[in-house]
Amino acid sequence: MTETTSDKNNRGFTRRSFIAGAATLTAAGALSGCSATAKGLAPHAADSSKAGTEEILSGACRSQCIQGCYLNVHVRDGQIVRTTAGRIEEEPFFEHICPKGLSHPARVYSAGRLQYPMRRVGERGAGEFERISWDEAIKEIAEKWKNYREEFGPESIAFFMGSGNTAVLGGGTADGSVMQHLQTVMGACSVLPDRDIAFQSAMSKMFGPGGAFVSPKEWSGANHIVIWGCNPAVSCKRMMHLYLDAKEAGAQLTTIDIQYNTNVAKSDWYVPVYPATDGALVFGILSEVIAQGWQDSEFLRAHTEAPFLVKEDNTFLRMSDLGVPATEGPVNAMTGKPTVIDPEVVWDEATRSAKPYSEAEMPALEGIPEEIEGFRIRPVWSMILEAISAWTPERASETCGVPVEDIKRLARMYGQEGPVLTGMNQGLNHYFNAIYTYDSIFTLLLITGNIGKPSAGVISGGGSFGISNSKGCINQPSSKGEKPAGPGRNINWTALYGIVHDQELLGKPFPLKSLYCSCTNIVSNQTEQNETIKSLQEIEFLVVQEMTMSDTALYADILLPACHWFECEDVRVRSYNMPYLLYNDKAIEPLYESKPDFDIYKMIGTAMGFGDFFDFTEKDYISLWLDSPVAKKEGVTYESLRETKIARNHQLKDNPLLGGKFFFQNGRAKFWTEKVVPEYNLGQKVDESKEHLLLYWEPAREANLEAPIRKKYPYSVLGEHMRTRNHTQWWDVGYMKEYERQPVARFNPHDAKELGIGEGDTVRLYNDRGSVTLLATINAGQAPKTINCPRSFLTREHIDGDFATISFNDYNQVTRNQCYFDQAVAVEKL
Ligand SMILES: Nc1nc2c(c(=O)[nH]1)N[C@H]1C(S)=C(S)[C@@H](COP(=O)(O)OP(=O)(O)OC[C@H]3O[C@@H](n4cnc5c(=O)[nH]c(N)nc54)[C@H](O)[C@@H]3O)O[C@H]1N2
Ligand SMILES: Nc1nc2c(c(=O)[nH]1)N[C@H]1C(S)=C(S)[C@@H](COP(=O)(O)OP(=O)(O)OC[C@H]3O[C@@H](n4cnc5c(=O)[nH]c(N)nc54)[C@H](O)[C@@H]3O)O[C@H]1N2
Ligand SMILES: [Mo]
Repeated sequence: MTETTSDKNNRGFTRRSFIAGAATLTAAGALSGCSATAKGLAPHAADSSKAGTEEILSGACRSQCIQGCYLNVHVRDGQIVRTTAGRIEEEPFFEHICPKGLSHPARVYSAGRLQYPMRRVGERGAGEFERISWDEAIKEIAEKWKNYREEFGPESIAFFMGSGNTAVLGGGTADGSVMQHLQTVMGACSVLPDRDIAFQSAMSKMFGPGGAFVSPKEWSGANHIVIWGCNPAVSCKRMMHLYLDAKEAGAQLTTIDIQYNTNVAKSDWYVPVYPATDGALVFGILSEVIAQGWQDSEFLRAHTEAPFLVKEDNTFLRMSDLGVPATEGPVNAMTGKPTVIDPEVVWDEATRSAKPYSEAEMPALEGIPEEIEGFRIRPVWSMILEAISAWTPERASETCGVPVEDIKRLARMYGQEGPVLTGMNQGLNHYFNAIYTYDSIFTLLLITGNIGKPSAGVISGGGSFGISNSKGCINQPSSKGEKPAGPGRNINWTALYGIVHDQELLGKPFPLKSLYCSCTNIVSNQTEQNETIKSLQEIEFLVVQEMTMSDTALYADILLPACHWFECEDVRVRSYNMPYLLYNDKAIEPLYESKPDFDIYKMIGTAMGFGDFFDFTEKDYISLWLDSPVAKKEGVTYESLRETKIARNHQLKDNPLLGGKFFFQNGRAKFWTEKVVPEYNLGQKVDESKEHLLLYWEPAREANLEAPIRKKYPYSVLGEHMRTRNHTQWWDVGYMKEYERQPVARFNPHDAKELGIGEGDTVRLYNDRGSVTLLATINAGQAPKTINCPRSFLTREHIDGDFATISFNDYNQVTRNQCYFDQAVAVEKL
């Protein structure tokens, strides 16, 4: 059966989504550059011989939802008509598609798409633009940037590389992307998003630099699986069935969360905890573990630094202290310098003498002399015991709200009923005390030996492709052999406004003039929106490269329309829990005047006078990116990837820490930091007493029920991630709103009663930083004094204000981590 173009326009793409999209836009006023018409949607280069037949191309779903599904993109007569899950024969459990993946056709043909380059004509943020040509847009950017570079140097321009597209050619995220290459060639600064940091920091401090996650293949062997402060039912949908499979295979499923949600409903046991008090809960569990003697002493002696001895200057007692000179070891691949071999000393119980850890028969945890050869020492293990001794299950219970018997039950579970797998993600990360929470949970895993053994350890999904360290073209010389400038300084998010406003940092001039954002919507996604907006209002020149009219796009001086993922070739390289590289075919021609990001980065680089650094095709760049030991071992090349579409990294281990071998030179997990090195320097004072022993706890700043600020602002607010969006992406897919229609604030029934609020009432949440007006909904699963606002709506979708205005911008003293859930508000019924 053949069909005409007009038939297809009526039916091929969803007319309903246009209507829904148009309704949204009407409410917000018309947005320039994204008209809700089908203009420009006529099939491109329709091949009459293929009329009516469906072609299936390969698609990589690649917003940063940490899943990254492999999709089939079905194309008929030059239009994308549907998407389905792609086949992964080797491991079918990685096959998946969620409502977001299924709704791509509506994204491709959405009314919110940017259609052509634009120049701002109204106030910043007003969204008033005029249409310009690509030539004009690129010329204006190059002229402005050349002038800034001449007058103020290359660091007068900063890039924000977002997580909107986790692919190598078009992506922002710095995994050797073309955008990162452009930044490096220009010597421009990079603004760090500073999010999801504490989890990774704690892992690398304690386990060493390497991926430590346990693959789903091992899950069925666990006796217990704990979902601790993460939300797989919503945020890790592809993994949820794996949790349930493991449960069916006999694992007990426990959820520790501040609210009753889907994960809880599927669990055998729910442990509700007060916000950001999980660290205190761990102290309570550990105090019971120690009281019962359930610590895994054998594991602690053999696989951790618990038996090490700390001198008065906070460094370890080493053999050189005892007169055995250090020697040179093999060259460190990372630093290029020889390693120094100067083993740490332990007390050997077998010989009752000080020995290098590697030679001791039985490294002692207790009964160690207070002084060894004139050095006063404190064993790490005794300091851990001392920290725990300040707590009892009773004290922990008062702090975290978990009944004493449940704390004891958790102690038995970790201490006696292993192997335990602990599932974590970013829920605990979003508080001011996040780093201490993760440190203490990892300490629990180490003390009870629930890591580095079969079916024990941390799960956060599976592995990743594992070559994201590939540098691609980064630092490659140009075709003429010139060296790139190298990257400019990193700017911590929290420092950005100060730099823009004062034009200095730590008392030294920092003339930052221009910001270039691609693949990110910083207005909605970074903390303290009103400060973000001030930065965007005060910066001299803002360039935004986008697919849709996001909140950030509204502030751009020059707005560059990027095409949808399926309109250009790319490779998904950032993978988290998907150990496959995914090749993305170009399924259709770019719509309107949109261009692939790859082309835009190249156009800008060339206009800036760096054409010789951009003398490559897509194939060249992907090939260079694949020039890594892992890809070579797997035999993956550009050609093979185009053929197979997906490629697994078989070098990844299912349980990377198996055998208790951690990613440090001595192979042992750490509890003690000899030298405290903050991750950022904004002149902050550091209280080192909190940081040496990685077992410390303090409450969150505002989410703490006892915080003085709670007298003025009695409720804390979290914003869980939404089912139907990935961050702010998919905002323009009208029919997703059938599920999550508009911003809501979820209240506990008691709180609602106290506030006189009923279902559907309009409420305003506010604090000193901002305010948001939305609809109230009442849910018995919601924790008292904690409001939940599923987040990701654009400003124009709120009744008034914006959810993102109420958070604060400060970081913990050593960790550069944004705190999205650590915010208190007062509530007003309107
Ligand atoms: N659909 C969808 N999926 C996504 C995303 C999305 O926007 N939409 N975003 C992706 C990204 S980049 C990320 S980082 C991940 C985030 O993935 P998750 O960390 O799994 O997601 P969150 O929605 O932040 O869920 C946090 C969970 O922690 C709980 N929680 C909050 N505070 C506490 C606390 O103090 N203690 C305990 N024990 N629990 C607490 C919340 O109630 C919630 O259940 O999701 C990814 N996947
Ligand atoms: N309140 C609160 N804020 C949060 C969080 C929270 O839990 N609560 N979570 C935080 C976390 S964990 C994360 S990871 C961040 C995510 O923050 P962002 O990385 O800013 O996330 P997105 O909303 O996905 O924004 C991506 C933008 O890129 C655009 N885009 C998509 N594909 C392309 C492309 O191919 N090319 C170009 N040029 N643009 C493209 C999209 O249209 C979208 O506007 O948000 C953080 N913000
Ligand atoms: Mo994230």
